Amino acid sequence: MTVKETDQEVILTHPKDANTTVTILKYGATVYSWKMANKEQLWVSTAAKLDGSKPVRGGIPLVFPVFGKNATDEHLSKLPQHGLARNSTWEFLGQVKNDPPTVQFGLGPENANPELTKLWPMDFSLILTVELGIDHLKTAIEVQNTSNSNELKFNWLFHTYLRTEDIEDTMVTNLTGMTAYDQLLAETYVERHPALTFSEEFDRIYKKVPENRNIQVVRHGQPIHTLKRENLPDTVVWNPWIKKSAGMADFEPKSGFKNMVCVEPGHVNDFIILPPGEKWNASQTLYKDDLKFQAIM
Ligand code: TA6
Repeated sequence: MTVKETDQEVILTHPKDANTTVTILKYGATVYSWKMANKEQLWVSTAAKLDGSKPVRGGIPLVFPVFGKNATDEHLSKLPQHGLARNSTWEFLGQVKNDPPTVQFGLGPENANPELTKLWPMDFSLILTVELGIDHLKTAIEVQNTSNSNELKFNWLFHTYLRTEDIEDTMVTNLTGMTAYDQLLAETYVERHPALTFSEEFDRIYKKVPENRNIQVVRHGQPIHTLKRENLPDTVVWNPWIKKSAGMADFEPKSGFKNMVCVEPGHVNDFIILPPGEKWNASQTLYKDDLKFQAIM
């Protein structure tokens, strides 16, 4: 059985390997487990809420229509941090492909969190597609502006928590030469390090990263994750480290920051402005690759 649906979630199993699975919580359409040959690839807090009481701490939360907390837009500024997609229950639309098993979820004003659509009363339709390959996981989003008259202004980001055995042995590569905004220092600079390493809280937005840059998470010289992006020019890299982890009630174990790094592809440096009736598509694909060092300054 390649697709199993329960009240709360959908589980895909690859037809060629019963130990390759992905589990999606209908709340937030949040991928919260992805196993390749029985090895978990994502990090999820042991205190993550999976009951719909708050966004999942880990996996691949979906950020829409706003990244972070907006202070200026009339409606977006009323939404909580990272918007309403990750704290709404999406509709399971069914399986669209057998091999690789592929399913879709939908969200619109008719089923999004009503407390939040009241604050952001826009016409929109989201379709998330999740494809479980034998050697990859692809998540794709289609945003449609279903208004006949108004533009739709939004950010999109896959807030992906990737697992690592030890953050202090881990680096993120192929962002050299990119313009970065450090959210902690509120400073913009050009990244000159050949690789990102982690020894304190890290929270940076890498802007306009060319699509041919496949970002890699590397440990002991071996890439443990490779990220391919389509139509997602920005990438956020985040690790909360000790103090920030201690301040998040749903972040457990408190040492969990040692076993995760968020590499988050999105369009967050500015807003997408979608004309009435138009569609916008983007995707991330996570897979395994050889070490491919793209240090072009
Ligand atoms: O993606 C990085 C970030 O914006 C950080 O600043 C941090 O706030 C993180 O997201 C987690 O946000 P959350 O709302 O899930 O606690």
